[in-house]
Amino acid sequence: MSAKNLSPALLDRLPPDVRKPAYDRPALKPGIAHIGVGAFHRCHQAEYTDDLLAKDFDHWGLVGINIRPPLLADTLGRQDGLYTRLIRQNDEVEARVIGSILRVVDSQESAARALEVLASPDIEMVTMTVTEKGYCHIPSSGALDLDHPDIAHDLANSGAPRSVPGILARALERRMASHGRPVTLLSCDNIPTNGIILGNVVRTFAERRGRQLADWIEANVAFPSAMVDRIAPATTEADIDTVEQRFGYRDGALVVGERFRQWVIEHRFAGRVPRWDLVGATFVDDVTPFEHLKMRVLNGAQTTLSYLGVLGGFEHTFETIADPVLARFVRRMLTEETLPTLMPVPGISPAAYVEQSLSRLTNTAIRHRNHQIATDGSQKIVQRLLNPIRDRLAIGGSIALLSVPVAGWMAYLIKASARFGRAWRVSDPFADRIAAIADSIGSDSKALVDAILAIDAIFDPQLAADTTFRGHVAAGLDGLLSGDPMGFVGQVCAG
Ligand code: CS2
Repeated sequence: MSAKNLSPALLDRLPPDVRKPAYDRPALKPGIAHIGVGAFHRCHQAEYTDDLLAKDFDHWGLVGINIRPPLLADTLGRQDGLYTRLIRQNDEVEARVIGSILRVVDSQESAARALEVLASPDIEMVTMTVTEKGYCHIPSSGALDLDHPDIAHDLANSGAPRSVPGILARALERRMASHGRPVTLLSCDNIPTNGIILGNVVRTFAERRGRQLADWIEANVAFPSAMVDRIAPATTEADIDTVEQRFGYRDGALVVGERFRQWVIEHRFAGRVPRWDLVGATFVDDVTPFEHLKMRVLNGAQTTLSYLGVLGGFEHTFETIADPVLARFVRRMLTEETLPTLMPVPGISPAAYVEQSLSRLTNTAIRHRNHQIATDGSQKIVQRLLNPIRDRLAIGGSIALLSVPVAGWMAYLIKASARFGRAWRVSDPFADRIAAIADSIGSDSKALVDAILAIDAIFDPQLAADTTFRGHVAAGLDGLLSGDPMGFVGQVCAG
């Protein structure tokens, strides 16, 4: 007989080592909306909220909104919002059922359902993980991309928006026109100064709707920045089977993460706020040093390993970092080139953070695919690699190592082109553009780099014009497109 599915009725029958919601869940009322209920949200903000409900019960139930896949309303709905969060650390497995999500609304065909939730007076906090490209901003400048097709659509049809900025602006307009209650919009994506970028893209929309909305937002809406961290790759069938074998039930909404977690939030709110600081989050005046640390070190290492890993034939991060040459490369890059660009971070030693980050990436139970991390690199390399490179150049520091993963991102997209044999399928808003460049230029690395660095939505023109940078990236691309990319990395590392 197959195992039972997770449900409220099953909670009392779960094995004692599966932790359950420690609060009166039937009494829970909605107060937070979250846009983008993927694995990361279920492993991060929803868990912090579950902790908070157990410690200080209040109206902080979560309503999830998915405006892009995955569709979750049915899967989570069948389980009444309950799901399992598995912590996996090498051989250790720890299961916990999270109860903070009350329901998920799939709003992919039309924004109507999303707007209804976001405009509701019950909702006082809106968090979001919509991925880097969800903000529809230009990565190199942070401004709203007015040429983005969804933005052009939403500016012309503000009542039926598709984009995150368009949906939020419309929801705020409805709040203003109905109950007028203040709200905090909290970005939890890995983009630099995420609160400022979110504020920019929403205000740009609002200003086009009129002064009244723009003024109302100024007075009633806060856009704090935040740094979020926990490695939570896409769930696999094998993970679902592990829960069934070890704990005796099935869970279609399972998520898997590492033990480490961190959340640093800028202390700038509108209206009431969940006291996540009571359960491990940190409220600070300035998130910037934390955000640089995390995106340049942990995410920088992940991105580097993902491109070099795919080129070297490795599937997952933990296998890639087990390669001695790649491990040495990434440690040297972080220590010699990235670390000196960081600001002092209260309470954290950057050198120890580097070691801790590298050690997190060796966790063999976290099967984070290189291709998953490599996705949307054009939206990630600015904050993870190009900003530290810019800072290094400003002080005359070497960038020989940090330039290699930039070339790695290029090689990854170039090798996906027809002319290079479509080595793998890629997903990146700039994939077609780079494939077209590769198809027309062929294997002249210098010409390829010239053409790719001319994409000013990714590469700030001043950085793109820097001859040291151009030289290193061209040499890197030459080496990575050669028959022996790992030999090339070994040479750079030894140099
Ligand atoms: C990863 C992140 O896919 C990616 O871009 O680098 O999802 C990373 O695992 C998280 O930021 C960790 O907090």
